[in-house]
Amino acid sequence: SNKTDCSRTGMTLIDLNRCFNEHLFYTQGRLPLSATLNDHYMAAAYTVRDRLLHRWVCTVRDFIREGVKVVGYLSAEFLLGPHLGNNMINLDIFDEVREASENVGRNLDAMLDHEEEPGLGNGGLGRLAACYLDSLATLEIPAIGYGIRYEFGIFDQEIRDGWQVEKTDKWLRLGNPWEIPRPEVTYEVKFGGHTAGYCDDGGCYRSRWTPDRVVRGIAYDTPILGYKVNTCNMLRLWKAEAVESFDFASFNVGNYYGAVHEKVYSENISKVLYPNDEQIQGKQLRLEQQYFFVSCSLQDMIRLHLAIGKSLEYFHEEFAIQLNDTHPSVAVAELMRLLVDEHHMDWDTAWHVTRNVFGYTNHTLLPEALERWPLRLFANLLPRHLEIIFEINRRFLDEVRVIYPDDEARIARLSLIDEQGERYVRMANLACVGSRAINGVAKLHTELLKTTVLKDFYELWPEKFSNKTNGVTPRRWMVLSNPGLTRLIRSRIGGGWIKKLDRLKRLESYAGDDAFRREWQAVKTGNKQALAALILERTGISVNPDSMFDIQVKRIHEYKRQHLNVLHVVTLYNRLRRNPGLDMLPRTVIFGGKAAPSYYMAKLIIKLINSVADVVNHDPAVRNRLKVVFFPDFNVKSAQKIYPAADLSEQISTAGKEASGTGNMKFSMNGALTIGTLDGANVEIREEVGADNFFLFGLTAEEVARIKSEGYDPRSIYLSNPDLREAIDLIGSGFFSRGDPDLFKPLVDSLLYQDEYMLLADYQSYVDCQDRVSEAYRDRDRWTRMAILNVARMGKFSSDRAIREYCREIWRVSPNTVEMED
Ligand code: 26W
Repeated sequence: SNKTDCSRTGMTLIDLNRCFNEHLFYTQGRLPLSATLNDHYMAAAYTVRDRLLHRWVCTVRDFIREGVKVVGYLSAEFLLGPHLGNNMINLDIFDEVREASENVGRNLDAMLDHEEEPGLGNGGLGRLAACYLDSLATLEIPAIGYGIRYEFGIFDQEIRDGWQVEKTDKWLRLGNPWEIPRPEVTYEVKFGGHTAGYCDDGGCYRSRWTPDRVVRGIAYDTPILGYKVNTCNMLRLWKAEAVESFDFASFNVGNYYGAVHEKVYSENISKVLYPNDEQIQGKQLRLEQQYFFVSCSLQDMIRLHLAIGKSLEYFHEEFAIQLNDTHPSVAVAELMRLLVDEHHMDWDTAWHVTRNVFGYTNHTLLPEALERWPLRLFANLLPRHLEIIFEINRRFLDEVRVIYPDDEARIARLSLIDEQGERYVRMANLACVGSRAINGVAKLHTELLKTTVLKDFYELWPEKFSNKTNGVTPRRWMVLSNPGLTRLIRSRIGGGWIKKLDRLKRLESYAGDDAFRREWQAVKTGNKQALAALILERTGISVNPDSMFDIQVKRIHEYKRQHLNVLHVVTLYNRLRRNPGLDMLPRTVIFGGKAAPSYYMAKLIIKLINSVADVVNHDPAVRNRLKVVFFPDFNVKSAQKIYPAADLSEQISTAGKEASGTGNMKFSMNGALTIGTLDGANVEIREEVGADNFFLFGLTAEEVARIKSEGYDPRSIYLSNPDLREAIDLIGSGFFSRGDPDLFKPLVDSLLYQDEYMLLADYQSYVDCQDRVSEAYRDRDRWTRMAILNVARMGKFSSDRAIREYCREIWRVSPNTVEMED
């Protein structure tokens, strides 16, 4: 057959036009006249999806034929963002689809805006997983992402009277053209009950688990295509269903409610994403979610392994499984259970396989984010796994005792069970013991892991530890979100950088080129105008695109210090009040981000931002020299419009707290300059772009630790710094809260009497640094030169580089080129 003349696979405009119209008619059941925006979107999505599926079947065929090693990426979160535009980019048919949609009288941007994004993640960790799937496919690495198909993803954020209000994310309301349900790919997952010992035929002692509840997981697959390659991997997400959708035993005795209850109960497991980050809650349902998706995923990999005729003792040679933080770390116990109990393998062989198949990535140093489960809860839900964990622990601690005889304190710290007071299962310890490789997500983060939270494990197994600095995909975060910049870069150095981001280096020589700089500024201005229009639409606030766009978007958390940014805003405001004629560089300070619904301080910070905005934006004396915006419902979709419009990127966490950050990379790739602390990947970004092109302030992680240990007194700083005092007092006085001094009192008090995250210690350094930023921005040519150099030197932060490192040093997998011939 002639592929160029096939409406389902052809790539020419004629093929795409025909396909589009066929889907409109045969899939949506519409004539062009009556087609709605959603109909057109669906037709476009199916048109693009046909091309993905063509590549997908070829990829799967090669998996089976070649028997290549596969990466299994286990993550409770995948924050994918909208698919349509990204897939058009990766298929290299963006312009053709634009034309095809224009041909049916529909603007492509309207369709792209219409897509509901799958918000199946909280923030950095979930978005990283999505970038890694893109890079795995682009690098032609066979890989499967495994996770949960939450019916409701991260809540939609609305702002009412300055407060955050959470709204259910009904992302599946209009259907999801990107997923393929696989009703025949299902696994059963057991919960609760009890275990009993018995002797098997060979006289071996074994344990039999009798659960009191069984849930079925059903696979939903989403194709993940690489950029301009034929590799199309998949993301397999599990939906929970009742094993019997109707309990007839209950029904027959008239217990209709009881029969339906079981179904409702089971379906709860994949109902909703937990909206907390960096703060564990210890809810049983969360452990149920974790075990549910881990068990389905491991059963699936084992089935695939057996299907290609291999023996399970070689499982670790066919799969490399990565644990995205500890959320899936119960996999260590579950794989042991599957191998030993279900596949009758002996313990030592099973342990060899397990220990060689897993890798563990840590994403946080915050003690409140380290997962531990109360032993009681764990025993009730997963009695067999607790037995297995005890056995792993017994053997592990025996080894430890040989190396560190009589070091009981160390043994207690290494133990998988926390036994000081209430007993807990420590998931990070389980992940470390069960993995061949352990990594942090930025150089500084990995060093801190080795010296703090995972110190004992590092001393025991230094060879297991390595750093894998995070990266982001330039396809979504440059090509798709910033077409203007992409076009400009292409016009000078071609398009090779999209796959080999180091090639952006070639832009360096244009930093001194006047014409290039002018075009660069025009692109930025265009992006700022577009964001200004969006801000007006979403908030009613009109902002001046000629002002400096100073942006902080990320989850709201005290350690990220959005309130330090607010202190700076109030300081600028005080300057204007004191000196109404002040020649101040006009700034628009933009915030965005969600607060965990149960995180009181974070929600109060949102209220503070909106309250300050209300006063500042309406004070005629300010005369548009300062505007403050809280952009509601920050998500992937809005991020794509925000990063390209930034002049200044705020990366101001307390040093030693932000594991890496990835927004910092997205900003810089889009030509924003960074004001930041020496935290997470900021350290490496500064190394790459050069100290002259980065606005550094604040204490180092070492200084933070030292000052803390010597006794930190925020009040003395407050008392000795008049500007700081004036800013804090203004907030505390009720000036921003209609005279109510109580509203922000908890925030003010926490700064004055605790200041866990040392805002006051960094305040002056931050304000001084912001003054240097303003000075630099006044010299527009110098600023643009610095921005160009930032972009030119961001090559390291492509997720392609990160994934190459994982492939070589952890997974030991290599590319497999997929051919399209059938
Ligand atoms: C509820 C428990 C919990 C704890 C931590 C849920 C989710 C988390 C995540 C680890 C939070 C997270 O997203 N961490 C971020 O991971 C990014 C990717 O590595 C890093 O860039 C960020 O610095 C880190 O905060």
